[in-house]
Amino acid sequence: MAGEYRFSFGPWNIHEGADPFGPTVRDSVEFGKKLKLYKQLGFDGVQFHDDDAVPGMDDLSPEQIIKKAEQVHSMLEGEGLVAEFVAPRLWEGGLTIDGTYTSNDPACRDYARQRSRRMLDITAALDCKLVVLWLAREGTYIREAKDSKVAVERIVEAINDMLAYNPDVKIAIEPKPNEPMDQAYIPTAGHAVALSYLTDAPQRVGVNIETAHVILAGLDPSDEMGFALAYDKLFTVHLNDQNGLKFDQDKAFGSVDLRRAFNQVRILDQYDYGTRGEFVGLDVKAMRTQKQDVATKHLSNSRAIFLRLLELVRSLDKDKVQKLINERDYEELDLLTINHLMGR
Ligand code: 3MF
Ligand code: MG
Repeated sequence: MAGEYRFSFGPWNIHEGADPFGPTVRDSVEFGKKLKLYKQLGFDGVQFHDDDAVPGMDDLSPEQIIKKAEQVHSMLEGEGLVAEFVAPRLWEGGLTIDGTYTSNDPACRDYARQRSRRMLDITAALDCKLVVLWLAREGTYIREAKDSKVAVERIVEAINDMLAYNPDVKIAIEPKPNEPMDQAYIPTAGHAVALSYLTDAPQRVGVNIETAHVILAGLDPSDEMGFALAYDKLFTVHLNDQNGLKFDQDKAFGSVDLRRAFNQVRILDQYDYGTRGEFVGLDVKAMRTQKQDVATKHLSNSRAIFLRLLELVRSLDKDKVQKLINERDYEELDLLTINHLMGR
């Protein structure tokens, strides 16, 4: 059983509230001010996109990028924080409209490879050992647009390039079945784990399971976590919640389905998640309706819900559970679980 958990989130989780149909509703919070909030909210780790650390990096030389990232590392040290992971933000650029590693255009693929190398320079400068790959535009809107076999080979080739360029990092693929693409090439943990065995260093390639992404794939988040744990490939998690098959909502952890959240905490705690330095990562967004001065509650609330569910996981009468399993009385087990969640 794990002891204490350490929590992380990314600067994008304190955001301005824009959605596809409306502009921002809150002021931007400057990066330095966000860093000051981490400890206050109970967090020790910062998740980064490469350009969260080094804005405008496409216009800078590799040396300039490293220098800027080193400055950010000093800022982190000043706040007593560590960088949990760095992820290349490959989905916003003009050269990545039709995919990055899987683009049909070799010039775009080359851009993606170079950008990924700069991301790895930033990872090293932040003294960080984990990379997250959300393969946002590696998919299609129509089946005929790309070759799905070649696409997988190209993703493997790109990952091999990263593994060789920075031998200190592990890479966690963050599977998501859709959005922004109609269909993504690596939609589930199973795909990501299988893909890891095509790479040059399978033990360095694993997954980041995000609750909402799994729900969008029609699967259960705790089962996906269990699958990754069975392969020793659960390098990090993005806990949040999701109300059905819609756009990716990034709601506060446990806010839609407490039982589903309980089972995620249960599988993590049961298999000692966190004891090898893994963070409990959150990827949550404040509601658009939230006013400026209280627009960080989704973060502290998600952490509080995790810790409350952890108490419930640990106080569950395991003998009673085992007895009901032995008797195959799952109706009674159902009631036991629900009563436990209701505080009885
Ligand atoms: C999208 C996501 C992303 C990734 C993050 C890491 C913006 O649905 O979850 O959040 O987690 O970008 O690359
Ligand atoms: Mg995420």
